[in-house]
Amino acid sequence: MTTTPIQAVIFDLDGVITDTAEHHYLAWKAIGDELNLPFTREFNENLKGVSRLESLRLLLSLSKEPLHYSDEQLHELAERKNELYKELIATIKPSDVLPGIPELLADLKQRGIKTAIASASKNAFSVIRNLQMEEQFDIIVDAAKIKNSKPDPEVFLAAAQQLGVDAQACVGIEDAVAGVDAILAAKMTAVAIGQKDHFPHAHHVYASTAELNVEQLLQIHEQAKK
Ligand code: B16
Ligand code: MG
Repeated sequence: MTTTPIQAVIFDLDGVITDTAEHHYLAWKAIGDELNLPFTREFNENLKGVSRLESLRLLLSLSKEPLHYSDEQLHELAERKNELYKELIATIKPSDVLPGIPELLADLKQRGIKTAIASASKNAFSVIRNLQMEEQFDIIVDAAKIKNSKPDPEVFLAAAQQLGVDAQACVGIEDAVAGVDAILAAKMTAVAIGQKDHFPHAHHVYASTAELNVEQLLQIHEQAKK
């Protein structure tokens, strides 16, 4: 039997490398409370992997009355959420990396498999810096240069291109439905972190990053390419 080697593993950041999904939630919750919107953790699932302005649109869609904000007001609200978010992520430290990630990265490096970060977040570099993980990824895609946000495959395809690998030889790891859809649209193997029933289309779902391991990723990739 021939094996299909993995050339690169491309990671989402928020919710996969560290739990910034919680920081995003808290910042949006503050804006939602201010506007008297019934924003819940459950609804917040829809915002994962989604760009800042699109997240704001989703939040405002919770209003019972039609809201009429100018583009300037929308940008001001998004900017305010971002300031709150930046305050929260300033406290991130190396021990905030999610379980299993350091071991996975070390094993990938040893096997010569490349790694990248494909995040929708314009704060990705700050988060990686606070985690002191700048040296641990071959590349970090600059979200500011990406035109189409997840579920569009652009950020994952940009990662593969910058690494110089074939998209079909990549595994993407995500905690968001929009992110899994982006990985699949890039024709990569899609691994999700979270609840199984949230990700019916992923090639594999792990409940936690602690379960990630290279041997199994190789098998999942092999199966996906059949
Ligand atoms: P920012 P990921 C995404 O990051 C988050 O999941 C999402 O909640 C956030 O709105 C988006 O980044 C934009 O982030 O406002 O910091 O530019 O999951 O793709 O790593
Ligand atoms: Mg995420």
